[in-house]
Amino acid sequence: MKTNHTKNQTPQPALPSGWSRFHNPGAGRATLLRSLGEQRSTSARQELRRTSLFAAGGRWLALALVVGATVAAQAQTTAKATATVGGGRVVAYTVTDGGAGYTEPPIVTVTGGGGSGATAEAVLDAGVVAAIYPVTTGSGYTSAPQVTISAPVVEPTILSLQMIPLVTLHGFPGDTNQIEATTSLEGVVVWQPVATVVLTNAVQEWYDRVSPPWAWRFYRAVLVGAGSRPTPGLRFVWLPAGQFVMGSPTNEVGRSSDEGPQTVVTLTRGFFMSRYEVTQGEYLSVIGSNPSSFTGDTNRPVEQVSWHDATNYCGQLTARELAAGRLPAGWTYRLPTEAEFEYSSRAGSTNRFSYGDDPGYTQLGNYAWYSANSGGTTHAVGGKLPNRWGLYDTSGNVWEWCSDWYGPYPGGSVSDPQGSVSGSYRVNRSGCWNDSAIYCRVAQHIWLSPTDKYPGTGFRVLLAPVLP
Ligand SMILES: [Ca+2]
Repeated sequence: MKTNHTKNQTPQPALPSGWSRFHNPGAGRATLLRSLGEQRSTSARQELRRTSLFAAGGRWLALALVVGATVAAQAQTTAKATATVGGGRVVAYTVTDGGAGYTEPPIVTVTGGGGSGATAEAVLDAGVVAAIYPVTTGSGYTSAPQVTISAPVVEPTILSLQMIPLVTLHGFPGDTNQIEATTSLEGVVVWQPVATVVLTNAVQEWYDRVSPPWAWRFYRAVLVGAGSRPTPGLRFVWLPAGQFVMGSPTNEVGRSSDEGPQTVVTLTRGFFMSRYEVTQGEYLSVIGSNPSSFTGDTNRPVEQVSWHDATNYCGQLTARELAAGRLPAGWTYRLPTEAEFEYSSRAGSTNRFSYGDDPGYTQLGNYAWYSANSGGTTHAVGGKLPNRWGLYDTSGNVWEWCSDWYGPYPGGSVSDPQGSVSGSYRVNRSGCWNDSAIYCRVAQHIWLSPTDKYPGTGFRVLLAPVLP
């Protein structure tokens, strides 16, 4: 193992098995460590809700080892769920008991019901199964199959390193983390509390301003108290942080030239996404009026709303829910960014549509109201099959406003993009009842003036921590 010795430097601490240490001549006195190893947690006692390990030295020798780890045990109780069948497919899951103590999403198995092929994934929130969404709907189901939730696969612990004693905390507003430090990971490790941090955002940094120079420290952050979580109910689905490729390849059939360059987008924060477009009834209850062209059923999506109307709805809804005590401080309803919309709409698909490429458009009518099947009108939300993540009408029915100014994609890799910093037009997504099939592709986007109002333009909301 190569080490670096300079005047006054204390010996570097031993690294856990599987780690490596690199010398970086270009960094002068600094030794540069990169993340390199994995450790598998083998003991159930070493599972906890959420704990991270960090290590750092002082001054310019400061190096931080960031370890995504889980320690300390919490009793695990098994979650329970039921399945809903529609058209022979398993289209939705209802969590009847979220269980507790999960550190990794459990495995969901679907059996019986006369059909086959249905698979699903569980999403956790603070150790509880918050939602289960279909990955494949299967076919041939004549009754609701049994949903079995079994023990999770323990994920590897990822070690990564930083040059400064900076701890990045992930969680939810109101979460209380205790930062603890030690000088060695060898033998019996004694962790000393050094700070308590209450998160005000989903991602927050903590810097050790009293870290002794030249010394090494390892840090961990232990979640000791969970803040209040919103409970938006079944009309929302929790989508975890993730990565996807935004836009379409140049050879995609029906593509518009402004759907590129394809950009790798990382969304660093999860969010609750509405399963449905905002209905006329919801709009009426918040705003007190219904501007829609197609009336007669308040479960139809609201339309004839401008971008300003949509953002005003989000603000009014947030204020109402905060005042009623139904929304914890630090959370807000807002329009999705364009990236959040495409992430939600794709639901893991890299194809033209969330369910596949569908070159002959033989399946689109199962998922979307568009020109070929709408009869020239909107339809009540949720009338077609959802995508794999349980979201309805992300293609078709009404176009949906996004928060972004319309502009070119950056290309390369970006995190949490917010769109162009300025512009004249706002982004619309999804296609509508009056559009041909190619406008229902998940990469399709159009632009409208923020004051425009049309019978084909509505929106949906998401619920997330207030952005830093
Ligand atoms: Ca739509």
